[in-house]
Amino acid sequence: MIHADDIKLKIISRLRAEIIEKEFELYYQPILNLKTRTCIGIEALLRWRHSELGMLRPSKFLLYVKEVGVLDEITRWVFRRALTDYRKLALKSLFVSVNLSVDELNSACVVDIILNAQKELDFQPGQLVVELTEETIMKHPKISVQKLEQLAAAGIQVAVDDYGVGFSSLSYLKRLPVTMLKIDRSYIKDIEKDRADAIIVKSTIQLAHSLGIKVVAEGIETGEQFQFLRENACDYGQGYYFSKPKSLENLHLHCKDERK
Ligand code: G
Ligand code: MN
Repeated sequence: MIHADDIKLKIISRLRAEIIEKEFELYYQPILNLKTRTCIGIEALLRWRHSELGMLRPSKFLLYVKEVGVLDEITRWVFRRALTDYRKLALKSLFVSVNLSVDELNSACVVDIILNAQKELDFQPGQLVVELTEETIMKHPKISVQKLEQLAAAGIQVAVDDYGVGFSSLSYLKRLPVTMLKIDRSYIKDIEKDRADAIIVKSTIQLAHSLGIKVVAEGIETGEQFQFLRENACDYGQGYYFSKPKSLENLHLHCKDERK
């Protein structure tokens, strides 16, 4: 077994621009309109195919990125790659959704990086979504609001990610230019069995809709969960039931049930 310190060293020593260019990848998971069951967007998920450690998820390495000094480098790489890939798909009606970590949002150049990528790649406004957790937004609420307003003014949509695991106060949402709320998969997991989860999800959908915000259910894994959400007016959904995250080459946007 490799020691935790060894893993950290193997991660930190390879966090350099040329390695990012070579070993970082984006996977994509389709987001569907639950009513029509058609794909309406894709979420870009960062993966690192590390030459020694294998495939790494962001939670394994993002915590070191700031101290190594490649934070902005990674944000730039992710947005440029996501927008370039999106162009290759040539599906103008879809949106592409990109995650921003707390450190990324709090970097002084984050807005410039995103707007520059959008400009350089000649990207149409309205088709780019930026996802942030409540925790990320609430670390420095005032600055977050300013930055999100700058993005929204450029036609970029803002989505609240993993909704429900943080402080879950919808009151701040009305002060933010949020267009989408993504309900965390921990609420979806037992939605047909757990009465409390069902009530929370249903009332979140109603409240979001009354604020003019669309709702995305994360982590849909069964047909029963899909039906429940559809019947309760949840707008969109994503999860293994429709499709696992895939590389651009393997992405199938017709999104059929993979278990069949
Ligand atoms: O925090 P965020 O919601 O962006 O995290 C997305 C992560 O959730 C991805 O790493 C993806 O692989 C994972 N994921 C996507 N769909 C499902 C699902 O249906 N079930 C589970 N357990 N994980 C999922
Ligand atoms: Mn996300």
